[in-house]
Amino acid sequence: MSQPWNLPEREVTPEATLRSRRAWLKWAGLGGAALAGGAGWFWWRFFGGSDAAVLASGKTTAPTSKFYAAEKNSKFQVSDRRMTEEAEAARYCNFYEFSSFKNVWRDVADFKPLPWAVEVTGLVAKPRQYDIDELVHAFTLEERIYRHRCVEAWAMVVPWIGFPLADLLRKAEPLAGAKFVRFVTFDRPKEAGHMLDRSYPWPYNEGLTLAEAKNELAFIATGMYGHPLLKQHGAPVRLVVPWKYGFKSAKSLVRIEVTNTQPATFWNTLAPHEYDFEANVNPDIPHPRWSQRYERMLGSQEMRDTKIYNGYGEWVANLYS
Ligand SMILES: Nc1nc2c(c(=O)[nH]1)N[C@H]1C(S)=C(S)[C@@H](COP(=O)(O)O)O[C@H]1N2
Ligand SMILES: [Mo]
Repeated sequence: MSQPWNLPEREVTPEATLRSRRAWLKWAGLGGAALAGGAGWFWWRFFGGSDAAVLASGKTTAPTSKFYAAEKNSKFQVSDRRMTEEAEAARYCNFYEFSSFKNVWRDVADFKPLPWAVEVTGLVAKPRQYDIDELVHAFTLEERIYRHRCVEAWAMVVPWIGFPLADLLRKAEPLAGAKFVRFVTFDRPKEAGHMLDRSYPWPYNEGLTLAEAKNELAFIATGMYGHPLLKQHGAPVRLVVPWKYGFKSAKSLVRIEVTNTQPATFWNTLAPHEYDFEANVNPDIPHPRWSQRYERMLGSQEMRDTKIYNGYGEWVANLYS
């Protein structure tokens, strides 16, 4: 793709030769000031924002907030690294519907995650549509602390609140022949401006095998850090698959569909040689653009070794033997 900064040589005017030395110095001074101003603006736009502003931007007024003192499931803790600070997680997100930059929190003002419904459909005996309030009433919410590893080599440790995807599938009763689960997210370009770029295969969608979806670790999150999900983290309901690269954990779900064929997925459709369907965290298989050996912790910027299955081999290694 031709980039604006790749100017052909013939279009670059030799500015200095057009001006006297004195005029050149004056312009250079102004240019320097403009550059410094521009750099300041750039820093503010992409890295600025107080913690309070970052956390306030994505807040929703879920009527179910009272549920979010959910009980901790002590089975799912992380002892080898510190929990990521909430504001550090909330200021550095991937959510392409809103932005291709990390400061998604600046672009979520128009997003309306309430009211919201999630449809459970496809090869199931009991298809059902859940209003988000019904959803949090229908399942027992719990808190789980999970590692998260993005394919871009950044990582975090966060306390999710939600329930096992297996519980939802059990209620839906997958039929004989069911092999995969497809996750589809919302399609509202008026609320999520980056969706106006129709060169992406919207809506964002992902998939798991049915066996993966039934694994105890696969989680449907409706909250994080003791309250409903912030918009930038996928309010009001998202998937969390901690042994796979982050792109599998689709945000702001509207449909969960049981299928008999492997569903197409968003990133795999865009760049199949970079993002495969399975996408298990594996330090031995480098991505074409990122070594997967190490990961950078959000906030502290500490570098850590990446672990096979993101450290969850005990739960999932048997799925792949
Ligand atoms: N709908 C949707 N879900 C998505 C994405 C996205 O762009 N859109 N990005 C994914 C990627 S690449 C990652 S790493 C995680 C990031 O989750 P977080 O921003 O809440 O930390 O969300 C995933 N889920
Ligand atoms: Mo990611």
